[in-house]
Amino acid sequence: EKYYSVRMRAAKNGSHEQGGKHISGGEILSTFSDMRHAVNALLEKGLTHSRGKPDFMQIQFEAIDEPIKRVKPLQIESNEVESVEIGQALSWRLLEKAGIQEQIIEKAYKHMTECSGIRGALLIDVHSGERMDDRKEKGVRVSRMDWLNTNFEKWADYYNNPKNLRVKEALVLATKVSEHPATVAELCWSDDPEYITGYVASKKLGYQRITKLKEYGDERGCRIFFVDCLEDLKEYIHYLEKETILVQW
Ligand code: PML
Repeated sequence: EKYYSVRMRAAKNGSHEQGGKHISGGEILSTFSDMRHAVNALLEKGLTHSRGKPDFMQIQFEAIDEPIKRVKPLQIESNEVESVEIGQALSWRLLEKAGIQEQIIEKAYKHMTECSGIRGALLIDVHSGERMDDRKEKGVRVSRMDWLNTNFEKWADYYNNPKNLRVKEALVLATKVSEHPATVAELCWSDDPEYITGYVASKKLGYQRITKLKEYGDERGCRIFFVDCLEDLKEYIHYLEKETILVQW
């Protein structure tokens, strides 16, 4: 069956290009007959974001002509921590467990704080700790991925996992990213000041949620991909941005 990538982005004080503030974004993979539903769900999402009322929104769809790969979701685990310090320490331990050296993690954090306000992901070389992408403050935005709701809800019911959209979207992204053999691990927390849970993910570790990775009120988010053996950076970025993944339990 033919699928379409349906995408939304919303901003305040002008469009993203005009320097407006990003409010919300999203993507759904939809069949043609489900298009109204997909567009409405994205419209609703963009209209009701905690970051405020947008004055700019764009919704578009585009047919996907390439084959769609189906991937099983990463295993999910929640680590309850008492404080941000303990949460951060745990994230370091998990990254080390994934095979990343401490000094590389430290360098990655430096890159991240230098580019605060970045919306996409930073690609960090696990050998040098240097940033690999040349996307500056934009970063790399992973796209073309989804998980059909019926299948997602079955999975959530079965494991008694959280059913909210934020977790679903983050898990879909982490699953896609970890599926590429060059990805060693991912570290992420939200730029939403009201949301402090983040995660470390990798094929080996699964999706390890950590309940406190930053303080409330902090608008700085983070998304770092630690990458190994990159002969072809273009191919890797193409995979992240353009190849279509459907998560299926
Ligand atoms: C979760 O609770 O598992 C989601 C954590 C990451 C959220 C990232 C985001 O909001 O953009």
